[in-house]
Amino acid sequence: MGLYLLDYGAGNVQSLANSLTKLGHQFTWISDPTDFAKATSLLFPGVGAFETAVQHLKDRGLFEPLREYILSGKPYFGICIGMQVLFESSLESPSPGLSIIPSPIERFDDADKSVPHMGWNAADLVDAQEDSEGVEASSYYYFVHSYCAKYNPEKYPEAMKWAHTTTQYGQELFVSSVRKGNVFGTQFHPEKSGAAGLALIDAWLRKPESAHTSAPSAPLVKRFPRPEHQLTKRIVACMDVRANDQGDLVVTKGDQYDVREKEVAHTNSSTVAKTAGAVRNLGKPVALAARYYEAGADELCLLNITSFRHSPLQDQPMLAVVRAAAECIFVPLTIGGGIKDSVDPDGTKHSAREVAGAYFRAGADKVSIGSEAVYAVERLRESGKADGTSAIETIAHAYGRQAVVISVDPRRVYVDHETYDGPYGEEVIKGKPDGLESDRGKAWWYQCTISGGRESRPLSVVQLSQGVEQLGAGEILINSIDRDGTGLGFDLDLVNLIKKNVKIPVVASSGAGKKEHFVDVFKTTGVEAALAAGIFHREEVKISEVKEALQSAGINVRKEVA
Ligand code: 1PR
Repeated sequence: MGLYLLDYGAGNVQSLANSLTKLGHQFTWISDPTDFAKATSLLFPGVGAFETAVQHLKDRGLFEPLREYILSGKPYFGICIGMQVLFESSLESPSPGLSIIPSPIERFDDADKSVPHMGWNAADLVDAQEDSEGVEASSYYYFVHSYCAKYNPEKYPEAMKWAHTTTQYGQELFVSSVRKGNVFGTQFHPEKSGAAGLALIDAWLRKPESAHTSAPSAPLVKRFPRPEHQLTKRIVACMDVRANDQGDLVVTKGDQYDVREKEVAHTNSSTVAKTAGAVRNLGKPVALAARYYEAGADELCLLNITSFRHSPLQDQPMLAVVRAAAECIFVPLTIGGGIKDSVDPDGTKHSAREVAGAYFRAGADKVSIGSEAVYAVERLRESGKADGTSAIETIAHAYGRQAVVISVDPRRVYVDHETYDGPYGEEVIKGKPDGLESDRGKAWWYQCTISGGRESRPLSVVQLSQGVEQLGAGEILINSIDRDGTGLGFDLDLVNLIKKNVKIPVVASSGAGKKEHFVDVFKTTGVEAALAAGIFHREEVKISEVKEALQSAGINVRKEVA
């Protein structure tokens, strides 16, 4: 008897388990169909793709028992796919849903915005007089999805009686939570929505059982989109992780990807001597991750920067770091480095999907793919078609495209623009008169590299970005070897070039040196998120200062801290 969690075997359900542990709630996993009868309340944290979720439920004989459980009137809380599966159907899948709510799940229109809808957005109560179920009008919640239930009381009057909150993305209004009778569901991820999300989960779990079975229907309210949606711009803190010369995993930070100390120096406290040639050590990954979560980072990123040398599944310390970090941070966590087909020293083979799966089970929400994405696009361009075998395709198919980030490591190739007649002519950028002095009079294109910049490949960033989008990536993280660690600001030409050539969300990275650089990148490029490492590690600029500067410049941000 008690609280049960349903895991259909795909995606990161560990985050919700970690939230419950943090909040002090005991739970049991549903392991076979007979467990539904033992549950007195059920949480279903669906992540990934609708089709995969329905198929997994069916394969494990859980689909019908889940429907029966919900219809029995016992408390149910579905998250993301756990909410979508209540609907009749999804355009994402030929399989029908549970058909408890009579309307379809449809795709966002990407004509005016990036899809997936990824980031922190508001949720407006349909009936402000009723119990809010813990949803706060002043809070932001973390969403990540390409499909949604569109809010349309005229077309779907019965279904819209379930709408508890609506959210606006671009000019589309969709149902961001549902509630009726014993059922509650959120399209957003409360387990990834910081303190606001934890409070919502706790409120649902602490409600007396009788209050769970009597939620009223929502009134059918006509709503119109506002001129602007409330999706916030995200600030991401990134930790490059590698083993130092003593074999400990440390957060390091390079200058143009060189992470070794250049000269003997002393830290601020003058207590620790730094040795020339040693791996720069800026702290322990889990402690830093916890610090950034508490300081209000909207997302965290851990990049295993030397993983190409090892088999990632043999890399237990990195998995342990992810597990420990996921236990104390409740915002999205991306893990990168070594996401590829690999072979252990004993000859055991692992597919990229298995490697990603190990990180998801450890608590990662997204994986980022670097080198392997370059190879995949090279193959795509050679053969002219996607064959479904690349790491991007196999992981996106199993876990949803929103779980696949591509980390791009470009380097400028300087050319003489008067005489250049190579294949990248349309992508050549000329240094602007009002740009950096060192760029004036120069022209360049951006070449892709692999293995952390150690090898350049015959591929431009535009070719890579368009290729990975075609293969099913959900987001692009743009690093810049030229700007990394320089503090000169984001490479706005590079960010603009990629942003205007893809529809998926883009994260700008490398070069942030002061808070104004974040204002510049959001104002001039329209990217969804900006990432920094060095200035946060060295505490030169606080995340709260960045957000204040953005807010003063009229850019919407989430100001809540943990
Ligand atoms: O190729 O799939 O195994 O992935 C390897 C990953 O490791 C890639 O994401 C690649 O970017 C990263 N990586 C490899 N070598 C390095 C290095 O620094 N020597 N780090 C490296 C990339 C760049 C950013 C950095 C920003 C912001 N680091 O992560 O955090 O540039 O820095 P700043 O704000 O201080 O300027 P695979």
